[in-house]
Amino acid sequence: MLAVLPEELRPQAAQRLAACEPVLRRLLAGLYGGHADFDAWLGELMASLGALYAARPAGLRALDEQRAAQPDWFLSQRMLGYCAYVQNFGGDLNGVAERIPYLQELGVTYLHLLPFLRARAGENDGGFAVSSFDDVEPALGTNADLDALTTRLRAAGISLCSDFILNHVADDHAWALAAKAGDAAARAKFLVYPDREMPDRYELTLGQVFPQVAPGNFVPVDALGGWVWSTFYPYQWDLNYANPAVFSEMAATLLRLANRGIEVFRLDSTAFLWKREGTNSMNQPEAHQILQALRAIVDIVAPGVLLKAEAIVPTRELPAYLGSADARECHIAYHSSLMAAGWVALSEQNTGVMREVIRNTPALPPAATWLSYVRCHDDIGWNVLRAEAAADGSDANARLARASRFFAGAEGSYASGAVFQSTDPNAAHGSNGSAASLVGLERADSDEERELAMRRLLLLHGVALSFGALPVLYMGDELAMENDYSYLDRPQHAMDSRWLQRPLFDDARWQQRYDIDAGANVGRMYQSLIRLVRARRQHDALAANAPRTLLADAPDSVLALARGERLITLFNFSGAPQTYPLQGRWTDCLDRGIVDGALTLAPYAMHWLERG
Ligand code: OTU
Repeated sequence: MLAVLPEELRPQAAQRLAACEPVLRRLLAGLYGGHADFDAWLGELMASLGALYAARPAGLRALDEQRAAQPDWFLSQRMLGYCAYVQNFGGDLNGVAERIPYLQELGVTYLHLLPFLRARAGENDGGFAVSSFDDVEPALGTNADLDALTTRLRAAGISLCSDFILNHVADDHAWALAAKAGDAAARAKFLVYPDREMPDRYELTLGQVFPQVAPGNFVPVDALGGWVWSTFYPYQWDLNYANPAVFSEMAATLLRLANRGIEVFRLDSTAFLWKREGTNSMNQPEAHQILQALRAIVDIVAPGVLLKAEAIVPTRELPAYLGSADARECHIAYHSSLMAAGWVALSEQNTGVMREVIRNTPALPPAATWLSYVRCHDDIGWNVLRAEAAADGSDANARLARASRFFAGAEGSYASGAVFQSTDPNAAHGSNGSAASLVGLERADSDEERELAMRRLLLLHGVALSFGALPVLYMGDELAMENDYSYLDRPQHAMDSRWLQRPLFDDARWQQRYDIDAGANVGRMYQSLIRLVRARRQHDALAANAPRTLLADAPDSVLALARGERLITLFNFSGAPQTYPLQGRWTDCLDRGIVDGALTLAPYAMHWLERG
């Protein structure tokens, strides 16, 4: 790798190589060492890393140095994320750039734009079926627009996060087209089976992500004369990571995007990268080795870049995605269990599942953290909570199915939402709906109901902001935007209720964000959220990895967490007042009120209390 670098870059690169190359070689030898041409392949990979290192723009290299010197830079309580679809938030990339002042007003330092690279023509799962990783989707702009946006965001102190959909490509990606045209090397990048024998064997233990709209995990493709592994929609073909060429080409693809100024990669569907017969082909050790190898590559070539794991898996499987002090993996991982458990707590008015999730959440290696969130573009997946839902002896399926019905508006609920991918009301899969609609704002028809709904939503935001994580707001939630039913009129979306929570940014609401008259949901939501964000910034104790202790002395419906010695956060998930046995004198960080001794929390109230 050093040989291809200009003289002045060599010392720095040599240093990084010394630190990370042995790790990388060991991981790759473990994964691909059995291939006859392994040494030649590795040599080519290292040369390509050298070329990408040399091509890294000076500004980004400076950022690399800064961050390498302070690797925990993203753990600060000043970090705040925002996630949006480009087309919904700004129309196109230039429109997103126009909204930078708004993001700054919110205090955002990290912007996750959902897929904006060239997507499959026609249906494309909201851009999650990529046909070219090297081009911006024409409807959203050009590569030059992307370069301009990353530059403007960086100047505004906002890191751009892009999806890196590494598990699969669209069936019109160049590799898929070549495979269909008979190119053997391209065909080897996918998992193709001549008949049903292997697919049937795998299916015995595989799960299903979209059981209704995309049942099964294999799709017949005439041009290939066989069945292709396709975990998600049939037009999303899983890549064959047992083939070293897939790994090296995807690694180079990621670095080319990093060199355009993308600072964070959301590694989509990481759990599925390696298949193994007799298992659900999720969370396999090799999937972790692949991620660790990618991390070593990033640490060598672009150490300012962060990797974020999107693995929607049970809590016990999550920590592995953040690696350990001596086996670094991703920097950030979605805490989908914590997110889903917050919704269960609302539906049950009980924090049992949440507490169990927190008990199952271990301390993390340095410079790694969780991503906390209230909602995202996907469904709230209930199955990740099976262990926690059963911990008290409950029937997990029945319990989670009840939550699922609750958010679809049954079970005496205030929610407006939809069940995702399940026709059986007694099975748990996922739930859809915007945060505001799920907490009852859509159906509320009195000031009192609106007030309670608003508190429920703030409660969930409060947990995400104070838990100790990188919190990410989902576009529209800050303005209490409700469900968007227009997807039902679009044939290509009608069967996928995740579109319920993928609305266009509502400019009229945005104009009302300072209007806090009674009954005005938007202004109250926005101003309350801003107040939480500001309070968070003021307390180091709320930084991502500052200590956290679950307090056991709260009533069942109250979540009580201590953050260090001087801060306590209390969340009442019940519609009735609850008393917490507080001792001593505390100041409320949110309204500066003084609390002395036991505290009665109003329905769905939250307090962040500072000692003294
Ligand atoms: C991810 O999600 C994306 O976030 C989805 O929007 C995509 O449809 C999908 O990958 C395919 O690219 O299982 O861990 O249950 O949680 O599809 C990865 C719905 C995933 C999502 C699931 C998901």
